[in-house]
Amino acid sequence: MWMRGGTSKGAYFLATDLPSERQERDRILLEIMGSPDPNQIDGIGGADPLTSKVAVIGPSRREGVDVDYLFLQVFVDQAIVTDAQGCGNILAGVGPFAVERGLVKATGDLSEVAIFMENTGKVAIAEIHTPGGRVSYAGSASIDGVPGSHAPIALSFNGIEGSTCGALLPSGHAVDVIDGVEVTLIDNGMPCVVMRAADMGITGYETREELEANEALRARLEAMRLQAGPMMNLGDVTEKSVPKMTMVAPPRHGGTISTRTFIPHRCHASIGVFGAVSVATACMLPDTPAARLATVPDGARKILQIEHPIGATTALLNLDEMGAIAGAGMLRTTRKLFDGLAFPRG
Ligand code: NQM
Repeated sequence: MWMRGGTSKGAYFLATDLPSERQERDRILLEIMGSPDPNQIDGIGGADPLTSKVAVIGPSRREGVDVDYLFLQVFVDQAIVTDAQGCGNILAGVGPFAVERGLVKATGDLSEVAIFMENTGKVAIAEIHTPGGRVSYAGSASIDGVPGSHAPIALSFNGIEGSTCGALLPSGHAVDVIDGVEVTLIDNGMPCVVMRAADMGITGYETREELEANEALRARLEAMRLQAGPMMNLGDVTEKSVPKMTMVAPPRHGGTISTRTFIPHRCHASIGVFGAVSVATACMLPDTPAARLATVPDGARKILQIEHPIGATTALLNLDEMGAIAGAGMLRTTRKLFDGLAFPRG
């Protein structure tokens, strides 16, 4: 099934429809997407990392969990399929897909689907609209980056800190210095390197196109990313899509912070779901580059507007009595685009 999940698009497969052998599976996925080729002309991928994504879904044997979800990023211009990151946007389509394929039964007008995210070993709860026992994609929720309005998908997460790097702050510090630039190396669901845009010689309000045309900036970001990888327990990240590189600036539209994120070689059109949660979390850590620029609302239930090139993404953070982050949430929408057979070259 080809679905839009949040601000991404991808191919959703039943795990049983793909080979269990990894090399064979990856070969088929590269062929279906049309990679490696900057245009993905011989495949169904959208020639952008945000539209070259795969979800592999099956029933779960885990206690209290409905389905297992493996996310795979299919590189556009390299023959790489990686499970080194999860994707919270593609996650938005997993619950509806599970109901559509009969893996999960709708329980009323609203159904909760517990999803084990294989990439990080964490569980997400998705609340989806299922009037009359069928998924409804129509509704009045809208998210920046997607025209029109759709049924809301509420996603909530607990204990996602350090899900890829082993700790919220894998280097043990809230601030490190790489190539003379202060950075926060953080993982609250997505490994991210957060730094001030001004320290990188940009305002932080440029368009995606302007930033992608800035060869010097891209080279500098990549050199920093390769150093950040081992510091974040990710090892050699040359062929990995993490960590993400987020440059922050003061908010300009009444939000919490303004962001521009490389994921890692293209600039994100907006920002990822777990990327937004991780950057929001960095804004809460005193004296970090992000916190010094952020406007954080009061209260134990924080609604943080993470501004990005085409609007803002709202991350919810719940704090416990000690001020530590106890849970996170996000509102997304999804839509079924088509359902059928995809053909590898064979
Ligand atoms: O951070 C892009 C996206 C993502 C990932 C990326 C995502 C997340 O926007 O959870 O959603 O950062 O590669 O789909």
